[in-house]
Order: sequence, then structure tokens, then C-alpha cells
Amino acid sequence: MQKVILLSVLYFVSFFAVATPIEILSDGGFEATTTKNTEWPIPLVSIGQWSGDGFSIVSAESGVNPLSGSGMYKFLGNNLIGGNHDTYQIIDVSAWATEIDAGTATIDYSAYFNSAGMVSGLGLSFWSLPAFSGSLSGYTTKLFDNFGNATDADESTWEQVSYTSISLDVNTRFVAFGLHSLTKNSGAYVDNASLTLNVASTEPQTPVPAPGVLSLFGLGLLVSAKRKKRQA
Ligand SMILES: [Ca+2]
Ligand SMILES: [Ca+2]
Repeated sequence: MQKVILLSVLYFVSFFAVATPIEILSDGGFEATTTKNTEWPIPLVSIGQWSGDGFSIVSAESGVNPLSGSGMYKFLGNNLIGGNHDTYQIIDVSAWATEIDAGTATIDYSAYFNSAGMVSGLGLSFWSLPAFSGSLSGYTTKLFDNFGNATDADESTWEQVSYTSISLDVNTRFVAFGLHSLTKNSGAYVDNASLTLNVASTEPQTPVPAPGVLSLFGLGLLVSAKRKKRQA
């Protein structure tokens, strides 16, 4: 009977041990970014860094406090890329090629916006790239919300924009995360950006007893040892 209970608990544990969310964005809280590549096309050396149109990392400003730490992103406009303000981070995901090509990898993607007074025309984008040569032209965007977001008029609140379970194309080796404002110097800020890669292992899962299961097992041994002692 004890064996049956133990085996069923082990099965339960292995069922929930499959998906592993991994944060792959660098400095999504805008606390460490000091240098900016304001070039277009985005240079290869900027992989893993915020790049594109000009921006500032600022502390509390115009009644808006950073959502985390002491820094937040501020849209500026030098109009390198079209008439909008666009900043990207390119991320190398080739380390997960096996899982991506198995068709099981997905992305969760979000950022918080805020401003002093309501600002509209804000957006996020996500790109799935088989290779990266320095330009995003020619690639299909997986998601571009077309500047459809707006902040409210309350500078004490941060408005979250989020998307979940976006599938990654087979052969994806780089992804791009985009922050967008329809107008330059829009007065909008961004903080706590996140890009999570969710991969399911292609290997069969080996059931691993959780600490609680081990205690239960230990308790079972203790009880049976005591019974044997009494019988002796
Ligand atoms: Ca921050
Ligand atoms: Ca707000």
C-alpha cells in the first residue's frame, strides 16, 4: 500500500517539472545600461544591449518614479528609424536550438509604461529571426501592436502591456524585442521589461522526489522500523 502511494506522488511531481521559464532580456529594469548604440541598421556588436533610436536612462522625473530600482527608460527621438521612436534588443537564442526546432518553445513578453499626463501611440514588438546580419528589414514580425497602447493620466501608476505564449518559429536563432512610440519625445517612460523563453525539454523526464516526498518516505521507514521492533 505504501509503495502505491509513493509511486503516485512521484508521478505527480514529474508531471509539473517540464516547463522552464528563462528570462533572456538584459537589463529589463534599466539599472545597468550606460552606453547606447544609436545606429541603424543595428550593429552586430549591440546584441544583448538596448539599441536603435536615442533614449535616456533617467531617475525620478516629472512626478514619475521608476517602478524598480533607480533607473527607467525614457523615449527620445533622433529619428534614425522611420518617423517613430524605436529601440530594440537583439538576443541570441541559439543555445536553445534543439528545443526551438522541436517546436515547443514559446515567449512571454511584457513591459510597463508610465508618463506625466496621458500619452498614446505606444507599442511593443517581437521578432523571430533565423539569423541576424544587422538589419531587421526582410524579417517577418511575430507581433507588432501598432502603437495601440496608452498610459493613463496618473503618474503614480504603471500600465502593463503583456503578451503570452507566442510561438517561436522553427530555425529561430535570434529574437528582437522592440519598444515603440509613435511620436518622438513623447514623454513616456518604460520600466521592468521582460522577455521569457519557455522551453519544454525534449528528453523524457526522470521523476525526482521532492523534499516533501522524501520526508514522507523517511516517515514510512521509521514507522515500519518501529513496528518491526514491537514485533520482535
Ligand atoms: Ca528600473
Ligand atoms: Ca500611469
